[in-house]
Amino acid sequence: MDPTDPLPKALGSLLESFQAGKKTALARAISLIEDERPGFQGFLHRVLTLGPRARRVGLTGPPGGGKSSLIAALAYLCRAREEEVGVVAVDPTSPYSGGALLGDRIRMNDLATDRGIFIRSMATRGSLGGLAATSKEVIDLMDAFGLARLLIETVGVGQTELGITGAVDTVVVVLVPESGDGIQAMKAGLMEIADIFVVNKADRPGADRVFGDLRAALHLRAGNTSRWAVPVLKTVASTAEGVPELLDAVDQHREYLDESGELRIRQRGRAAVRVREVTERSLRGILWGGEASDVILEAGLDEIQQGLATPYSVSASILKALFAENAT
Ligand SMILES: Nc1nc2c(ncn2[C@@H]2O[C@H](COP(=O)(O)OP(=O)(O)OP(=O)(O)O)[C@@H](O)[C@H]2O)c(=O)[nH]1
Ligand SMILES: [Mg+2]
Repeated sequence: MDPTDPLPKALGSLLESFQAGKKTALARAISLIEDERPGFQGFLHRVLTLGPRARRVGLTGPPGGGKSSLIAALAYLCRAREEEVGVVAVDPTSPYSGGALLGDRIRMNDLATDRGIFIRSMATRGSLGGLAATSKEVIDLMDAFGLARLLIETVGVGQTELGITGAVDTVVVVLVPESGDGIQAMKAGLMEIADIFVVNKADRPGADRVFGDLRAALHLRAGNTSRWAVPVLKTVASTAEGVPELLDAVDQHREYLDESGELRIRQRGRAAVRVREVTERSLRGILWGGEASDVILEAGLDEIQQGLATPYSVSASILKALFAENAT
């Protein structure tokens, strides 16, 4: 439980390879974290000592909008600048975009052979927030590995993609010309999370309308106190048209975050969320890991059926036993 406890032996050598910058070690470390194997907290504790360094960019928006294509185009540009790039594609479990994984694989295939790029896709496993349960740890791990640019894709419409704000510095919301997208964005709360809007598939009819709608909506909101004016950009991911401008906007946003002090505020906020998550996960482990809780629960179920107890009284008994057990 204590993250400073000695690492299991196999993890010691993994740590060494990881710190030596071996990509195979990064891949193995990610699996370690995803499977939550023994010692994974200790491993993270040892590698996360440098704090966040990477430029973290999240792309989100409705299925099929071109997020993967944009990430591929952005990754090429970053590679041209000799930046090392990490890509995390969070695959939805939603049946509507069952083809996404295959599509991503094909589009990202030629990227995958570039040694300066590390790609990982993860399943959401039905978790809320559009991010897989351990994806924040995986992003932290890539950061710690020294990848300077992290591009994270999450799919969602409505509230499901809001989790991305808890993992990145800059949120890019990708919309397409298909009717109503601008309006959808406003309804779905995307206006609140977007640092940058992109109207992708600008080669299709209707792009100017969505572009105009978004600009108008953002203008109406302009009364807010932020000094960052959310830009709206047009792109054609398939030809990389507008992608250099997108990367510029991302970098400008990062500069704004830095200079305004907002970056530190966001990073602190993220850290607070992570501490709570880790603590709650540990507590859950303590709560249901021992036998006592289950024994009281089982006994309580009969009493509930007989009208002798309620879920509340059984829960209170479980907590009482837990605290008594850990009081010393
Ligand atoms: N015409 C046109 N097609 C595009 C553009 N960008 C992407 N596409 C196509 O749109 C489809 C979806 O692109 P993806 O990059 O997979 O979109 P995505 O948002 O990652 O999709 P999901 O991961 O399934 O949500 C693919 O067939 C792309 O080739 C564009 O700018 N113009
Ligand atoms: Mg995709």
